[in-house]
Amino acid sequence: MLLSTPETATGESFKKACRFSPSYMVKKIIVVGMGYVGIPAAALFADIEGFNVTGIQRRSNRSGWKIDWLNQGKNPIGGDEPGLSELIERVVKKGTFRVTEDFTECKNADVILIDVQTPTDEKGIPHYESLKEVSKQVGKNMKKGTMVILESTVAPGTTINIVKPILEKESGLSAGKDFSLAFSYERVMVGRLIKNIVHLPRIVGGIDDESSRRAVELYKHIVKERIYPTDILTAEVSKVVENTYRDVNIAFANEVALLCESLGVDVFRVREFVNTLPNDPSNPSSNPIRNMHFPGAGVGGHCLPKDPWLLKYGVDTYGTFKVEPHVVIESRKINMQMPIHMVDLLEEGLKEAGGKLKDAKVAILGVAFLENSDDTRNTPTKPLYEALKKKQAKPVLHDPYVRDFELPFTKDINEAVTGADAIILVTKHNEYSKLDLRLLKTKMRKSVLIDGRNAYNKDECEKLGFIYKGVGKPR
Ligand code: SAJ
Repeated sequence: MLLSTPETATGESFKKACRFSPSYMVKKIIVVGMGYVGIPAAALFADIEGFNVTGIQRRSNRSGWKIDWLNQGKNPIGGDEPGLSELIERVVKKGTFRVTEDFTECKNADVILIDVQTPTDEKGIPHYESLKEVSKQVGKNMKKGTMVILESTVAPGTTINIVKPILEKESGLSAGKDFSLAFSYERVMVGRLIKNIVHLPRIVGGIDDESSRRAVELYKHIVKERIYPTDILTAEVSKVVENTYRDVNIAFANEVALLCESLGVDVFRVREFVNTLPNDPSNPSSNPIRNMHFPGAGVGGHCLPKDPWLLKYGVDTYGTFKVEPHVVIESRKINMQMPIHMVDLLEEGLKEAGGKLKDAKVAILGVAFLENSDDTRNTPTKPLYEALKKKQAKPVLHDPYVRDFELPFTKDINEAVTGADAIILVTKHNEYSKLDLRLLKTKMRKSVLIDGRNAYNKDECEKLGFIYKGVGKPR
């Protein structure tokens, strides 16, 4: 009998069913993977009285520096991240949080959270190299009675078919009997990492009641919203469906944007009107019926471009019969096409300005995939840059937040726009909305402005003499 409602987690029958230590016995927590998910989770648990947290991070060329940075109480995550820097400084000073690359730290851990990256390749196939390696190291070192929780997003079926067998083989223990195992997904977003962990409901899927109970008890310490226990597979499916739902909604908005461009109306006005539809007339304040998303220059991040493929992979690999997720896959294709649509808008704008793409200097504003963040994972800026290069244009990338990126970029806006034939806005960083367009125009060679995020007012730009093209704007 699996838990259905959170309340039962403290019921008498439950206490009797407890084979392992109740949560208040938890002392030592390990968090594997010091990234956008692992760091805020580790710091929040380290701030709980009596908890001691050790982060484990590979000393890789790309991320190894985070170990020393964090142990100095410094926040390695750039961009605007409310509350995170203070929290990290406090728990490191308190001595309840430190980071190492040594997996033997798992030997006396009560709880181990796994927060490693689970990327997919260009065919949508997941690559679990680091997940498998970490499961091996955790299995090798964990003790009987440990609670292992996978927080990384995976294809449905992965926890039971990949992680569990590795943990059991390496530890000689069996899940549910000698150790607890659960999958509980994160809902973090850059710019509100702490807020989304603390103030969003949490779904916890246990391999058995005991595992769900222990995981619910644990998260209660940092999650201030309802915690829903369920089984592992249902939780895995919920995560990828949750993000796929958003991706499909964005694809709908992007398709409507193209329709509006052709019809000559402003999609953002249409969106506003559509979203005014009152919810359920008898109770207008209840859950909204219409929430048309924002069309734009593309969909980036570690989640939305990947999770639909994880969903498909899970069904293709562990499903009992074949199902072709047409809506899901077509939506992915529409969203992946938006950076190319930006090139079409640019080509049209340059033609109107008496220019052409070949040898045109194009200032691309925004490398991060999300506004006011430094996160460049799967950013739509990359396919846009490559498409422009292919057409022999001269794109110059600019971003105020990003630290490092696989393509050359500048933090100097003048370097990017001086002598440019066109500006393309991809990421709606606040500083771009505050730009003095009149001044900017004086530095450019031609005055073409392509707006991928409805950041500027078409009429005002045209009054300033720009040739303005925007996603979802009349052409
Ligand atoms: N985007 C649009 N139109 C929109 C919303 C977003 O084009 O209306 C674009 C953004 O510009 C960005 C991409 O989509 O390029 C992703 O944006 P996001 O706001 O979804 O940000 P993520 O990917 O960091 O966060 C998502 C969230 N998932 C959902 O809201 C269902 C977050 O809750 C998850 O925790 C996160 O994925 C994750 O880690 O899975």
